[in-house]
Amino acid sequence: MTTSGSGRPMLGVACKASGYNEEAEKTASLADRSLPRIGATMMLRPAQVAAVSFLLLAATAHAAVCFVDPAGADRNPGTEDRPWKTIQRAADAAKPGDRVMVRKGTYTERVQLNASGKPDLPITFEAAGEVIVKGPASLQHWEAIVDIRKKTHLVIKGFRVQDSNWFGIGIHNSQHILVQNCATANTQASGIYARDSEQIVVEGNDVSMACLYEGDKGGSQECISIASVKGFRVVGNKVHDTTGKKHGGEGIDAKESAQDGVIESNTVWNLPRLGIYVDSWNGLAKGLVVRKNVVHDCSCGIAVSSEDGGTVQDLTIANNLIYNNRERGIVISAWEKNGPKRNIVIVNNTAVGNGSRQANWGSGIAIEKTDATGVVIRNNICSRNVGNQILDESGHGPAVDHNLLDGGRKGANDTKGEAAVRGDPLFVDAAKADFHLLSNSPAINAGTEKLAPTDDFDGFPRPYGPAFDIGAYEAHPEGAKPGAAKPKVTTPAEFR
Ligand SMILES: [Ca+2]
Repeated sequence: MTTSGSGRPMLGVACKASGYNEEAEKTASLADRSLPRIGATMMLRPAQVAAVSFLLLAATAHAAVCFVDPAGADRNPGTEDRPWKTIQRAADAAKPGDRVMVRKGTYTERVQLNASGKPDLPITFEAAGEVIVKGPASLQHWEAIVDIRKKTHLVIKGFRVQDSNWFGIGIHNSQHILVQNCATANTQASGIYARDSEQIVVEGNDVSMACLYEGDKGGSQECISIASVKGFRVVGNKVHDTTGKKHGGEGIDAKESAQDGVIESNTVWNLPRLGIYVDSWNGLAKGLVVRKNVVHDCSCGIAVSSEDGGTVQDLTIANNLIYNNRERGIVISAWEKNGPKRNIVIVNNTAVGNGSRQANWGSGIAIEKTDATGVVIRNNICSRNVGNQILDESGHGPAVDHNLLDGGRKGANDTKGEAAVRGDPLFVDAAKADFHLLSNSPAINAGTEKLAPTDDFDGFPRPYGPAFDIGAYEAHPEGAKPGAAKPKVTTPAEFR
């Protein structure tokens, strides 16, 4: 044991404290440019962001950069020239503010992150090149290959995590964790799983072949599971191609007492079960937003439930593209114990071709026989869904207005509501899933501003022209389109 200049004990020689300030400056300027959006409660005022930037710059002076390489040795000091061999070795040594660079290669190990960062000093584990982390055969159910328990302020970036006996990346009882640009595959349960935690960001990951477990006990969860997490963003992930179906296999699930969270700009496809699922189970799921997602070729696109008698409250489903799912596009369900649903706003979505032609059953948007009050179905395009375009079986009189209804075999039974538009919405190219509106679409300027989102699927500001359009896109001439929206990237400073 030696002691570094800063007085903290080190195992062996301290790994190199260099190359971090430049990165910190980039991070700081990013934080200056873009306000954080970790749910409404996480918005920082500009003054706070400036403070974060200053602290990042000031605090990184002592941060170390450590290296892991398959050709290294764990008796090494973890420097660039003498790297460690296992990621676990780095996880055991890491201190707040450290950056662990894991070099290209395949690592077979369970990594338990045993240290926390601090508000201005997250610990970052980053893949430098293609890094595959495989689960050891000894991994048990409910364990994860990358396992985070009772920790704070960690960043996991760029790893491919695969072949797990249970979870890929698991987060329990933790706060301020960012999982970014990772991939998971071949996991018996969730690819990414977070439970009983706060301020969790899951961003830009690719999750496939999850929930493969078909045993009789435990269930296999969902591709991305957010369970009783307060304050979360699940953004820009690709979730797809999973075969599990016996106990789970949904795409993205905000469940139990999931609160104050956003599920945004994800693409979910080719799943045996639901694409995006909000299920309060026996808890209180509230303050949730599901927007700008694409869901296709799942069972239902977006579903809302209280399967064990809990309550779903204050949920907005806006600007989503939902097509070619086998049952319903969007459903407020009566499943299992069928608990109450309160204040659910379904606005400016485009639902096309959902339902089973074989079974002659399905719908664009449906409310089943459930205690759902304060429901709004507005400004949605429901086109060519098998069965109904919009169906209300609740008997609680939802506000249904300004929707476009097109076709369907049970059109006479549709819940039409007020100010409905009938007819072909005239998409640019529905066969290629381009649901932008042609300039002569009857959806243009036929919507209402009440509870409508302030921009569209593309981020184009609403309204354009005299009124809001119906559906996920606001039509506008080519020249009116602003520059391509910059992808939102979460910086460590945003979840401090
Ligand atoms: Ca318009």
